[in-house]
Amino acid sequence: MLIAITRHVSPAIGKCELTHLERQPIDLAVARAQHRQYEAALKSLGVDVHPLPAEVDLPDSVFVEDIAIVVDEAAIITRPGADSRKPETESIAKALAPYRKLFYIQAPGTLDGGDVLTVRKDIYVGQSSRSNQAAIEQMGAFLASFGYTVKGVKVSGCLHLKSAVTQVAADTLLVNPAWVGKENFPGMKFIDVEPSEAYAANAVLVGKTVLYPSSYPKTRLRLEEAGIRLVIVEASELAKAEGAVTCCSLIFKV
Ligand code: CIR
Repeated sequence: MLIAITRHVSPAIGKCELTHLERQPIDLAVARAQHRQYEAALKSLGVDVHPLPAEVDLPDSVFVEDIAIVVDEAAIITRPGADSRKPETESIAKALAPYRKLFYIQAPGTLDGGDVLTVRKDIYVGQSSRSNQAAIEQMGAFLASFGYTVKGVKVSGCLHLKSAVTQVAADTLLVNPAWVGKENFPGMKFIDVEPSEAYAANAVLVGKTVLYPSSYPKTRLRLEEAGIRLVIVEASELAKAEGAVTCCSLIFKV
């Protein structure tokens, strides 16, 4: 069975971190409605959703993906690259402790889960403004005994590695080649985003189905033409906080 840990949208979301986007007003009611729809979509795929209460003082705390990396054998609690996000770790560690042995990224390491793409036993980590070499080395040391290899990957132009590339089928990655090089992922097939839809590479693979935002119709068509089964969600309001669909859950097997 799959569990998803989520967290309700903070009333402080308007004060979120922004790196590549201009600040725009975020409608809390719309963001919450879209987030509920996202949770419902996960439930429709058989995922057991465990929502945590909103964190009033932590604007970005809905983006739980950044706070942990969960593999079958263990979980790593990150040390987020943005200082405003470091206090998000305590409650996520508590939520994961019943399910996994926990490892912790230590200073000077910084890591956001949005930079971590796991494909079977290969773990790719974006070398971004949020995640550094020290964290990549710590991850490698934690996970080597479970048979994982951890590799740093250069990204540019976007916040996280998973802004640029995510997995959409066992052997296929959805990629924006302007932000990450395909040569980093040997042995994989690729579907490119439509160049006019730069943010379209972020999708959540659940079993054989992909949860995908409604905002990228041209890339959506490419996915459908490749025979990928999609469940479409509205994610436009949290996109103003530079968050995408992977960011809003930590999904793992139990
Ligand atoms: C941040 O800058 O940290 C948030 N405003 C957005 C985080 C999005 N998370 C993700 O892509 N995994």
